[in-house]
Amino acid sequence: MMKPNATLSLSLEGLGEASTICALATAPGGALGIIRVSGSRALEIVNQITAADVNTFSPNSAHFVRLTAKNAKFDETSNIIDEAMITVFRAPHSYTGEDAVEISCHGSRYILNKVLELLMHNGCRMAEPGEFTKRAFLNGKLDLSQAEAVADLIASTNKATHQLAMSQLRGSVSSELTRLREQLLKLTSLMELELDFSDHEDLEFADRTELSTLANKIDNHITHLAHSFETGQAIKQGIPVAIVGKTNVGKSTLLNRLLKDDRAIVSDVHGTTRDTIEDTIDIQGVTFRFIDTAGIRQTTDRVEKIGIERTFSAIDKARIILWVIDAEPAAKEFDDIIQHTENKRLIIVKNKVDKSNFALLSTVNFPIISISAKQGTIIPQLEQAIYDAADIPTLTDTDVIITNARHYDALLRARQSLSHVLDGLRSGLSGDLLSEDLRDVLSILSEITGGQITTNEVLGNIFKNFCVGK
Ligand SMILES: Nc1nc2c(ncn2[C@@H]2O[C@H](COP(=O)(O)OP(=O)(O)O)[C@@H](O)[C@H]2O)c(=O)[nH]1
Ligand SMILES: [Mg+2]
Repeated sequence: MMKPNATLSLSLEGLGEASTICALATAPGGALGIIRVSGSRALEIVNQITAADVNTFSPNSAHFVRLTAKNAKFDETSNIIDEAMITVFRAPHSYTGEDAVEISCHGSRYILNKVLELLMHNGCRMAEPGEFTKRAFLNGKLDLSQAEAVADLIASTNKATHQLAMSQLRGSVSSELTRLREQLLKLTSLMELELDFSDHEDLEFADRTELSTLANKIDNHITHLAHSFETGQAIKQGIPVAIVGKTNVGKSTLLNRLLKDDRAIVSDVHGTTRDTIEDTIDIQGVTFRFIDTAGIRQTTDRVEKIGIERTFSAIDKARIILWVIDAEPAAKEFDDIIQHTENKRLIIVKNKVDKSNFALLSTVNFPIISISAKQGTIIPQLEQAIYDAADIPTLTDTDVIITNARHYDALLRARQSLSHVLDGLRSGLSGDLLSEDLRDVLSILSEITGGQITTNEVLGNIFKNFCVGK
């Protein structure tokens, strides 16, 4: 059931934000356009522009109505603006938790503007970006991490970003934080127990090993979550894959083949690619960002040298490296690349197998895929190897991925405060001082879901990036 964020509903009234709002919820240009209205006067105001009495409409089901300008109830034939479908939602059973109406009109810019104009004429205010979702948060329909997931869900472009947003919307981040909170509260109560006993001179300090064990466990949990942000970012922005190797091994040909587009210049002239070229493709619903680089070789050409430096910085930024070779690799080149592969996945791509299928002499511990970039053979196997190397976790209840920079920042700060607790436990700091740091950890973590004190400034920052109508 609905549990209003009480401290905040006060500020909602206080700021005069309790007015009834309206906005177009769909992008212009479609066959239909949906106008959303929310607030205590939603039905009353919409009723001013409908021929039928919307107060009699059963909630949560669509009703056919004529939208009209003035005096609709008396003169039904004149001033008809559109024939529309209206859905009425009654508080608290609506997205915002308030009385709300959705008007589905024809998508004409004239009609939509006219309806908005009439709604405002009758007492609605134009909604601010994200205001519907903000109200949903303030009325306890969603916590803050779920509200943010709404924006991510609307922005999602593929299976992976959709899955992340959907799981967050369904409360994965929230329940992970509930688990952390429970552990922290347990730690707090153990510490308070210690405080109680410390009054008794004849009793020794409670065993601090248990406290340390629990604090370390919490620290690991927070660290694990914070680390997942890297994966979350990679999924949101495209997993960077650097295509590297000597000149003329077919890197640019491979890029073009993967992109199914002639993006990079292919030539048998050594050192053709001098700058990095980037583009993205989706493999099995995950976006990968491929970076074609200048071939690695000794050169006196100044521009090419800069290109080669960029190759190594592309390797540093990549999560996956495709090392393309077209003959027995020079040990030197391998050594150069291998130095940059810590925490990265390397795939060796044997290209030009249409010409010769040479054997690799040294046995290396990396996947080797043989392809002909020119003829396009075995590219699906390479795509599969790239997808596997990305190591995208399947999202389960136990595996939460942090995608939001605000959450990440809070996790880092929580870990910082927790480190004071850990230090204090080691150095034998008194329980009441430790409790203070623990309270910090709890309050920082609660920022993520917006539990306790969420300032209007924080809310403003979150919702300003939403669209109007969301
Ligand atoms: N036979 C054959 N030639 C290829 C293959 N891939 C690329 N090439 C040729 O190798 C030359 C260099 O290719 P390019 O993609 O520019 O190599 P890069 O310098 O590594 O970017 C070009 O003439 C390509 O047509 C392949 O799979 N088979
Ligand atoms: Mg090239």
